Amino acid sequence: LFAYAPAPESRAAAGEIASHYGHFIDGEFTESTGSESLKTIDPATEEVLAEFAQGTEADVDRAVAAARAAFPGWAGLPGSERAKYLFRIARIVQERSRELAVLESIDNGKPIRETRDVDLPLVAAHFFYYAGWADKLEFAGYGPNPRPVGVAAQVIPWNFPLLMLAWKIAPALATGNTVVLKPAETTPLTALRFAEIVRQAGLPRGVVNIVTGDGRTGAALTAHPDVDKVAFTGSTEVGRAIARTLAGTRTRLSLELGGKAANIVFDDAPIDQAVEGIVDGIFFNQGHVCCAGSRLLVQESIQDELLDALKRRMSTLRVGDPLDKNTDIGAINSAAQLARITELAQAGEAEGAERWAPACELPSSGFWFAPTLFTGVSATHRISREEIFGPVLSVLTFRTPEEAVAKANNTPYGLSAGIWTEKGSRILWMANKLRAGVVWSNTFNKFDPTSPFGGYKESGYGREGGRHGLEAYLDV
Ligand code: TXE
Repeated sequence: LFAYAPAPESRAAAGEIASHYGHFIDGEFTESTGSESLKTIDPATEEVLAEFAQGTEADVDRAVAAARAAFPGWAGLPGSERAKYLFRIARIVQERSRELAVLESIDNGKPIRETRDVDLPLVAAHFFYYAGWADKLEFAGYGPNPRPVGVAAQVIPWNFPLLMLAWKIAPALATGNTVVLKPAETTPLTALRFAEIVRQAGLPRGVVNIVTGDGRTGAALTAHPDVDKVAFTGSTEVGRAIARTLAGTRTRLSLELGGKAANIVFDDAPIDQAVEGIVDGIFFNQGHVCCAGSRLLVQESIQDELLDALKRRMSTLRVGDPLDKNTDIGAINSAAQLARITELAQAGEAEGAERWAPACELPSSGFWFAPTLFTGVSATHRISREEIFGPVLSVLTFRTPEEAVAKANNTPYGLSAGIWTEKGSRILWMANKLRAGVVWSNTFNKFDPTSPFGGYKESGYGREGGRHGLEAYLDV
């Protein structure tokens, strides 16, 4: 009745978007040695935002050489000096956060409320947190004088473009490594804008290099013989390919891959709070979240009550313009991702699960998918086994805690899980039994730079965040 309708965020706040971008190598924006360009589009309108370079092997060579040349100087700085640069980056990110949030929403499709209130604050927090470690590495628990590994090649996905960049770059720089980072081909713009921040912060040349391009550039970078460490976040399939390539080389690898998290609700959980957590768990960021709570495991006795409340809540979700401050669910990041989600949802129906979505009008151009619920899902259905990476929730039921654990662990993945119960002893018992790198209780999708994040099984290995996140970039 009293709908609060703030003005939409202005596109102009994103600052100037160039029509064409090259790479950022050795402190300079530079053209590619090749002639191929890719386009990045606004997934909410399908409008072309910019062209950018498809990085060649020669571009990757130049970037790795720049990082190699910068390494001794950067590694040789006292930690307190490296910390100053990281603090400076963190503060500039804060100062430019509106610009970066709008740019991210336009390039990725995610709602401005999320980029403004989640992504950007976490990006700054990550740089602040690792700045604090730079001069205290002897207390990190990896021996008295841990050393940087060298040149890090970092390949990131499109779901949290700037935040994944921060997760990769901040710990690498704090520990004295130099980096070559490749953003995803559908979301290169905030990484290229970050290159400006690197210059603004006065980082020595070559410490951070950004090379754009698709999987071919990623493959050239991760297989480069002068790279000491590869950090990859993306699909399990590509993670496996990189691991195969690096087997038998000296290059170290950490992988953060897919997930199929269970959000487990017991009959004593406060229903309204659990419904908020379920909605946040699967519809946050259009479900493009590796730790998304994509399987709801609900105790049989409260199934009807919980699903009624969940459907009522889903009916209030607003899907649409990412720059509208009221939007809950923005655009799907790409046509390819929309096709993947659509195919899996169709498979859900074909295998006999019951599909439900609230009535909601989707914009006529752009890539959209309504928040969707599947009931009557069995453990053998594809929608309960495969990562959908979209706003699609599969509901399964259980009777006992033991059954909940068995069903939650019945997945090749092991990234995260959620437990909703008032019973503390049950939380601890469950958390120990769940094969998941992150377990939330009575909340979901909460992130903090002080806390390690990473998976078991096909969700990858290595941890990012916290003190444990330093290990990937240190030689003990
Ligand atoms: O991932 P890719 P895509 C999952 C999710 C999604 C599916 C496919 O289920 O539906 O993967 O997404 C680079 N060597 N996740 O195709 O291809 C690529 O350029 C080196 C979960 O977008 O893995 C991009 O920068 N790099 C995930 C990055 O890898 C290569 C996030 C991710 O792209 C490469 C993203 C190669 N051979 C997708 N091929 C998560 N864990 O959050 C591609 N790339």
